[in-house]
Amino acid sequence: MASVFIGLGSNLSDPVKQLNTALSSLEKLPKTSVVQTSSFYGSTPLGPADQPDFVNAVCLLDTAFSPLELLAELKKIEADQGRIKKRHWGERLIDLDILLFDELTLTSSVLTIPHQGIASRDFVLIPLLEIAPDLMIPNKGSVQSLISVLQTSYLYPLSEASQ
Ligand code: ROI
Repeated sequence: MASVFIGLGSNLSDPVKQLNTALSSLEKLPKTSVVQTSSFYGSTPLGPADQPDFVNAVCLLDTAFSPLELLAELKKIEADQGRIKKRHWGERLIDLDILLFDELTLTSSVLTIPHQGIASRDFVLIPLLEIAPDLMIPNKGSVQSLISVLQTSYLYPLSEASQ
């Protein structure tokens, strides 16, 4: 079994509901269990500012799928849920990203692990810190050290969201 961190994000059609729907789909995956889920966080958009705020979270899976098998399962969940991607770095109904897959590093045209944006996005690092405070990211260092040098802040407590 591999330990895999997944990033969840949504900024359309009741994002909290979208994250909960995606989490229950992840729980139903074969050969996979959801071990832990972070709190849900509000975040201002990285990318065009004229889109709704996001809700972000991360979860930890144990899975017997390979990285590419898991990627296919995530794309299926996104499609079943009705993935809307209107524009580059634009609004999404549900986005499921493989952030880390054990200590694996992988670069291909379809999948990069660790996820490319992981080191600079507080909406990924803060939820990761919550569920895995001692986590090391291959070739990038500890989650804590990455957070300490972040340049930009997107996150806020979800209760402050204007929904
Ligand atoms: N911005 C935030 N705050 N959260 C996301 O999950 C997110 N996902 C994306 C883009 C559009 C780049 N911006 C985001 O894919």
